[in-house]
Amino acid sequence: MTGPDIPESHPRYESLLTRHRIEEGVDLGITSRQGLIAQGRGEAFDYLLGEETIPSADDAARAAAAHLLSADQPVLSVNGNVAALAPGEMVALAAATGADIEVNLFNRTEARMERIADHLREHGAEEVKGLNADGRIPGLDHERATVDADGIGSADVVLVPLEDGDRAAALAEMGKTELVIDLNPMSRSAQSAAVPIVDNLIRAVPNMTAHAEALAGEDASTLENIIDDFDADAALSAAEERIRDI
Ligand code: PTJ
Repeated sequence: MTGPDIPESHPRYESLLTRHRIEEGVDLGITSRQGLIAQGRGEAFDYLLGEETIPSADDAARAAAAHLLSADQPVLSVNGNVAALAPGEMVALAAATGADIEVNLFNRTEARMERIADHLREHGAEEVKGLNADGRIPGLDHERATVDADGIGSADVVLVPLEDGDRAAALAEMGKTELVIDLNPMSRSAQSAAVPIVDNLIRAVPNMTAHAEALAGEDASTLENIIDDFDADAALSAAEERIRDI
């Protein structure tokens, strides 16, 4: 997808392109209207972070890649915003890490589930989970709790980009290692993550893929060291400091 009338020389090219993708996602029935509001919140934080991947977010992306490569059953969760913003990039990350892709929606409707699964297949996904709906996340009300038993239900490591705080906390409660991409370092999702990646999804996902490709040949102990060396609280503090200093 490209922005039709946005010249690349425009100083806010990336930001406008991202808006266009979200708008198009709503038009295609992929993204919820609430997704527009979520995008606006994200943009505000991205502006305060300087619209770039800060060093602590790059470290987090590397640690997250190490987690995915070390996992027994890694799953990448995709919602309506993620599907609109980075469908091909999520497929590439899944391929680089051996992870499954599962559609998991806050505002779940069967029509949107199907459209997102189709959209991901159009971008190269071979298998898309989430449609079986035979598992549940304990402690959440009906629709948001629905997952596939052989997907997020039994995963050991889950990437949850742009997640709502309740569900992020509930997944962490289930003992899963949670990797979160969220531009707001103060959100409950970022705060409850084993690895909070405080960066824009459109930069963070390709960055994780590049790290995964670079780490692919490493042995288990090297990956373990990268995971152990990562400090989630320090990463959140670094992002908050950047926001205050800008
Ligand atoms: O498609 P659904 O039904 O699953 O709904 C998805 C949304 C995103 C609408 C739902 O999960 C939601 O309401 O999320 P929240 O509670 O608004 O949280 C979204 C978080 O993602 C906020 O903290 C935003 O700052 C952050 N965010 C928004 N856009 C981006 C982002 N983080 C990274 N990259 C972005 N592009």
